[in-house]
Amino acid sequence: MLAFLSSLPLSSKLSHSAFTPCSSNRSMTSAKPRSACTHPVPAVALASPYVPDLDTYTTLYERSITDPDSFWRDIAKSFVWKDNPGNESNEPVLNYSFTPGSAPGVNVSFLPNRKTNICYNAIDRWVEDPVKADAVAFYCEGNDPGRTRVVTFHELHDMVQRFANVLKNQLNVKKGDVVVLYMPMVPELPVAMLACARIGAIHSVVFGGYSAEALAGRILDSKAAVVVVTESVARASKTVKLKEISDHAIRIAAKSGHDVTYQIVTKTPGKLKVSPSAIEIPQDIEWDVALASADPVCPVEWVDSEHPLFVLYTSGSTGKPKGVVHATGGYMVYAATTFKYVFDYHENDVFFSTSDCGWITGHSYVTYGPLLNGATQVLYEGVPNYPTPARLWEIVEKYKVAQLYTAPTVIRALKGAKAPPPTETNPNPSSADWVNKCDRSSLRVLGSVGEPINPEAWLWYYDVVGEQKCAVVDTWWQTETGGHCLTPLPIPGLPIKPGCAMMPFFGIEPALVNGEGQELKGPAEGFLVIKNAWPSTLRTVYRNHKRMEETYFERFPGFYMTGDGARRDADGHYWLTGRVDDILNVSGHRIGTAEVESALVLHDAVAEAAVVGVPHDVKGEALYAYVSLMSGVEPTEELRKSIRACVRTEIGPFASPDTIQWAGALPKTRSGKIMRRILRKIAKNGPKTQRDDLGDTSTLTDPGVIDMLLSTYGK
Ligand code: 6R9
Repeated sequence: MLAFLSSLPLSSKLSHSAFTPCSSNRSMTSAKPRSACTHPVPAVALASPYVPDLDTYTTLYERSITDPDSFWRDIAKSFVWKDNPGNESNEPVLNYSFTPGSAPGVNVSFLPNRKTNICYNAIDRWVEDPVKADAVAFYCEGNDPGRTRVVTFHELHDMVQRFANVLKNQLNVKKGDVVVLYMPMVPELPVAMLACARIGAIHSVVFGGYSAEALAGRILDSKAAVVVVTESVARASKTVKLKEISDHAIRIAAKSGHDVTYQIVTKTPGKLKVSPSAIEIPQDIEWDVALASADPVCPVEWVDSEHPLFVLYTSGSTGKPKGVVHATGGYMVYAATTFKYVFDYHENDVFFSTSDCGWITGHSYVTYGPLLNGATQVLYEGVPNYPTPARLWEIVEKYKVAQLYTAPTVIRALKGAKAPPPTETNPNPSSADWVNKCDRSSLRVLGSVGEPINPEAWLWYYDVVGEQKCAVVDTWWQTETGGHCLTPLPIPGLPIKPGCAMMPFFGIEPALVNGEGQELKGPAEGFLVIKNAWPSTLRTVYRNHKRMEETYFERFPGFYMTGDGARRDADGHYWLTGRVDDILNVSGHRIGTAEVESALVLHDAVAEAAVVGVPHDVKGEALYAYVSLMSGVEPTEELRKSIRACVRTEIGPFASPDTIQWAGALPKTRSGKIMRRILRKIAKNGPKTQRDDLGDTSTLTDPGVIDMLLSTYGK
């Protein structure tokens, strides 16, 4: 097989080396991957890829940059627009300005004169074909193996229309209203998202791991009158009572003067109760009954291409999480196009993303991208290692998954899983045996997202999971970008460098700039920016357009600032080097240090706190908090627990720091800025920290702080 694969022709346009040495600093988990990086990466065989060779990619890419309007107008033809205006060549397509203040209200628009409906494009146009109507949209796989359900496009259409009518007629939701969804990965979640889109309401999905306080903050920011929640969810062997958390959040919102009018509860699985009051729940109505009593036909609301589709809150480097807003038409075209090309999705393939719809990956590559391509996918409610570390591979075998999309933290955890017990035939098992016992011959593309993937994990994904037969696509993108921006495409003959996001997707013009905003040419390392808009560029920060301009366009006017650093190698390929701001990436979850610090100081005993990230074998980064206590307060283990509990309450369990170090004081400059550089080094190296490694410490108000932090390390 290998000989066949490596005999595939390589395109001559770019000088790809199949033995590329790795000089990136992406290896977070061990010192070994450098040698692993010289591993040869054979070409991948795909039956009929959309991009058969590098020349095709280059031609398409160049056109997308030199003539974006005609490029995207052509792609837009495969979607349904109301009263399709045809192909008027003077129709505005992609308009933008990346300079603050230059555009009143919006910086980007896409086909602004058109109307469409994304729900129509994701469902209705498929059910018009009776054969396609009976095709499977979701294979739902419950937390416990054996609890399964199948939803066809026809059934999805029915549920979405009925739920859209429940929202519109029973709950009085109007076009432009925000509906908050606090649900796990059950089909009711994409149904609720699509039902909102159908009637022009804006959905705001809140990840089911957020706490009541965090949920309340999002309800308040968007003034949502309706919350949809699932009673409870099973995650591995635990049950999380989402409804109780939501009730609590609604009470918090009420205390701040905002009443949620309706809370809709889907039971686990599949029951609905509607209550006219947010706080008291007088009556349960079965999901089936509520939907059955709703009119089964709900015509779509044709909205302007620029009509907001959803708001999704994400951590920023300062202040509260930002409500990133995406607009209907551009998001639709970009999510669908990236899904098709990056995963090389073909009819009858089964796609499987492990991402939760509470994050952008679940929006773009569970709900929208796949359905807009009429794709069949697995919707998995549980966690990747329950009941055993073989679960994902069992799902791959069961549904004959062709494309798997997951996060490096999952790959690292499964790679490092405890081996299965020895048997007579296999007396020395390894963690790879969990994988090997399942048939993975259906797999063609393996995707990674959310954080840098270290080459060791990449090679395990490629060698063990994909048996060197699959393309690994390391997709770099953000909540703000709506879809993939830098990623290899599964092009036959393209050797993909382990841990490298490689090249831009169509329509994306990446660049590196230095601290002064000057563009760097050739091989270089700097701030990653994007020079032009693409259809799904974020449109605004909800009710705070100023914050959008400050965050993305102020530091480097004329560019979209990503907040990430990157290196471009001699082949022109991009290697992500991590965030350049105060955002941490814990198990692929984006967390602002400021957010965690604000939660810590809410504790009565805490005077001040600073949070940094430390490298972690599985999570990528772990949270390390330095806490100064109020004078007279004794540091105890009990206190540590109660401080952690405070973060769980404010944000959610995933943001609770792994380590809390008592710090009599924090290292500050004379202007009062915390020197996080020092805190990061001490958190990582402890007493082994070399003074020289700390850089210039002359601006510290009290240099003695360093000794104090070194002496309290680990205590
Ligand atoms: C899609 C998503 C965005 C931040 C982003 C970057 C990091 C995502 C990555 C990656 C290296 C990749 N990130 N994918 N870093 N390689 N393939 O995760 O969105 O939650 O908004 O996070 O995640 O730092 O800026 P979001």
